[in-house]
Amino acid sequence: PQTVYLSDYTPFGFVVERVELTFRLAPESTRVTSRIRFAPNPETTDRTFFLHGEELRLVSARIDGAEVTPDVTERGLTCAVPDAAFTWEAEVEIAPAKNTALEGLYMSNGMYCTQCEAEGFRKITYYPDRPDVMASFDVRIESDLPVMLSNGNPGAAGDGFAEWHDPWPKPAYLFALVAGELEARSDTFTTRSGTPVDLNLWVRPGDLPKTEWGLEALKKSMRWDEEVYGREYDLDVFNIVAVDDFNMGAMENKGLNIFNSSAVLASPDTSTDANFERIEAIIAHEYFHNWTGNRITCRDWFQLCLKEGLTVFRDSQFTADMRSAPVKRIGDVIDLRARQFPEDQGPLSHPVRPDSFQEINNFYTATVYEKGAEVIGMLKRLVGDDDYAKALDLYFERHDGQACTIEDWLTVFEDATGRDLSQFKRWYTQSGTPRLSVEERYEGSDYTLTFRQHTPTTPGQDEKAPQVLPIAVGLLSPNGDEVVPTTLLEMTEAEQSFTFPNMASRPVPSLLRGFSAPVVLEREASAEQRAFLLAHDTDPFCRWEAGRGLARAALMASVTEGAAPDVAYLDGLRQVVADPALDPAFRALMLQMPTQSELAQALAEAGTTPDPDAIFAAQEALMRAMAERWQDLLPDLAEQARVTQPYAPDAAQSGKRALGAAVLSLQTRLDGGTAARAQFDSADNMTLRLSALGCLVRADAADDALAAFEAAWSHDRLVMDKWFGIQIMLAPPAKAADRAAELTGHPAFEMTNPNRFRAVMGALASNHAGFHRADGAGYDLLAHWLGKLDAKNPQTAARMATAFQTWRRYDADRRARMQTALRTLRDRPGLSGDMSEMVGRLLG
Ligand code: HT7
Ligand code: ZN
Repeated sequence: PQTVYLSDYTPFGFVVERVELTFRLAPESTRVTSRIRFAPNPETTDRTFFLHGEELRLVSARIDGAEVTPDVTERGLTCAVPDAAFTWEAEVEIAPAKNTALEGLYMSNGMYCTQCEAEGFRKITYYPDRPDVMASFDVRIESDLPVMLSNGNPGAAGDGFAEWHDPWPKPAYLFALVAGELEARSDTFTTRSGTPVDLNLWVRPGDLPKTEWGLEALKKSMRWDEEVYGREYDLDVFNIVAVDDFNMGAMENKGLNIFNSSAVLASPDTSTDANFERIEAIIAHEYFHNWTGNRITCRDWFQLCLKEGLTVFRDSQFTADMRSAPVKRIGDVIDLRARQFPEDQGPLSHPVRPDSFQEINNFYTATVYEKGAEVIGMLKRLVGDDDYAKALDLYFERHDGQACTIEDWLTVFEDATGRDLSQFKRWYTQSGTPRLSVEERYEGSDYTLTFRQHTPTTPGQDEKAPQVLPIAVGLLSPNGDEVVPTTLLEMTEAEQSFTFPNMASRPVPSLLRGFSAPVVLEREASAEQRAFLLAHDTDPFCRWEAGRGLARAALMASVTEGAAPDVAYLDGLRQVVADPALDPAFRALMLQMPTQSELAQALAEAGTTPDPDAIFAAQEALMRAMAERWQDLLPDLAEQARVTQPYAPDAAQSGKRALGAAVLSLQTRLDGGTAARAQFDSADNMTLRLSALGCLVRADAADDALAAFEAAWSHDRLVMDKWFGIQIMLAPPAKAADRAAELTGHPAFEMTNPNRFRAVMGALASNHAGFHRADGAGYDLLAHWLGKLDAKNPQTAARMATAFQTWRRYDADRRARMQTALRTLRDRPGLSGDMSEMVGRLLG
């Protein structure tokens, strides 16, 4: 595969004035005719006429009505063209039924649908498939299916055809088409300027009862974007379609969002609270793309974070407003540390804006999305809320209808605020997680914090320069009062001191409040200091972080020294967890242990080779000690977590159920599963049922419950994904790989359905000690199935290979086994470009 470089960017030689497409749909032989008006691009003199096109059979091509014979290769075509504007017409044939890669036009359960981001449109017809070529599209679909949809507003429709007109110029990656036997839940939204918009959520027959939540989430998102960002919707209709076979969560095609059914369909009986929250967030995310992504798009794929980082940031603001802001923030940090930190600190590390790639699909990463969102959050903290709002208004005003770069984005902020952001820009160009250490000094009445920042080298970047770090700090007096409220320190040097004068006594610092920068804070805090913050910190993130730090220290001591569980920590935590004045969702987060993978990383950083079995055992021992020490408290907590009203997936009820699940997990350590089985049998919603099932699986006492669950839900694909996943994810480590292998033989295991494949193989990778079983069974099984999947769906296969990204952390034997598994995968004949790039980077 070829490497593409950001520095090689040149504009396309032509502008596209108009696109007309006609689709005659047939599973094995769909005909696509295109009529495209091209004109010379005044911004360049290069007139090379290259149209992308892959896996197409060119039937005919004409320029201004005259037949032409272009030079066709596997990647596209070139053709001699006139010096002035001209009309290109082509007819191609494609086979959607054979498309298992799920890019371009494909079929899912008899339904036609498309996925064009990033480079799927070139599998539909010949076109300059690059985001800086924007055009309005008119589409005609012909088939005998009852529902035929495309972008924009509906036009003429009749027996066997439907037309769609999208007036907004868009890049090809936002093109979409859906056709099938579909039913819709419909509603209307009136924009704040009074324009009615028809909303439809289209699903397969039978799924209508699962559409109410999605449609409500859409209306909330539309209102929120008007109120918070002043952004209104801009078409007469907004369609959402649920599709069972989909590589990612959802896609923001203009006016026609396509969703993985797992990211939009929900009902209390089949979905958990976490599913409801995720769906609300993804609906919002895709909707928000209408402005940050569609109206203003990316010049090239190196700028992906321009739309993704900003849109993730916007959807997290939305969730914080809809639910609890502190709980959302803590959840985001947990997620960042679990997914982005390992990426940034391993062989796949890349800048938020990468400067080269082979396969762009491999760069839809936690770094681009989540670290990209953190960068926006830092920018907002640095400039303040008012200037952030000013800058965003300017961004929309200046760049509406354009394909932009990170430079454009930062210039908007510079112009709106008068700040120089040249150093800040390093957040986009420098990879790796900065490490921030701190020293305290108290002299006279001056209290000084001295910070040092350092970013370890990452692949391709040996030199690192200091970043701009917004460090939010508060100071507490020894009696627990806040003597300095949250103050933003702006660090720009490698080492920098900040002094707080007139401190009557030595304060206790509360550092990096709200996780104000995505760094590793290397803090030599004593257990007493952490316990003090756990008890008194007014910043919910730092309070949670203090508890997390104590848990991490206790677990690491247990792994490295065989230390008994830290009783002082358990008693301090108890005070917080038992406090009925605190939000149950926050208390549930306090009860969540650091993940085994996080501990492995922490141990590796501390110079100890992590032993996955020892980490698992330490965590189990701590949970058991907690359960035993809190025996008297558990019934009371369970009572506090009981929901008496009818089920609703709102923050208040979800928080209680999350607390209840944590309590049940402790209780299972004491009773072996009696309470969990009772909850499983009596549950009237999926959240309670699944948390009980998880406890039973972990206790290795789930055989009957798993059988009952399967019998009850075998008709529901999304529920069966849960069934497949949970029994592997939470299986006792020695059994996880065998269970996964066995389930690949289950009649309902379909490797071509990404949700099902992830339910099995993703679950195996997330069972830390199970995946890292000493005999390498987990590695071999995953690599074997990734190889098989690669032949059908390279994108999903390559993405899942990231499970190996931490291989260098482990002992020599495990390292060798992982290397062997990866090399075997690499050497498979016919390996895809996606996988070849991924395995190459993983092996280094
Ligand atoms: N922008 C969308 C990304 C996406 C995607 C990318 C590559 C291949 C398949 C894909 N499906 C969706 C989704 C988003 O970030 O909103
Ligand atoms: Zn997105």
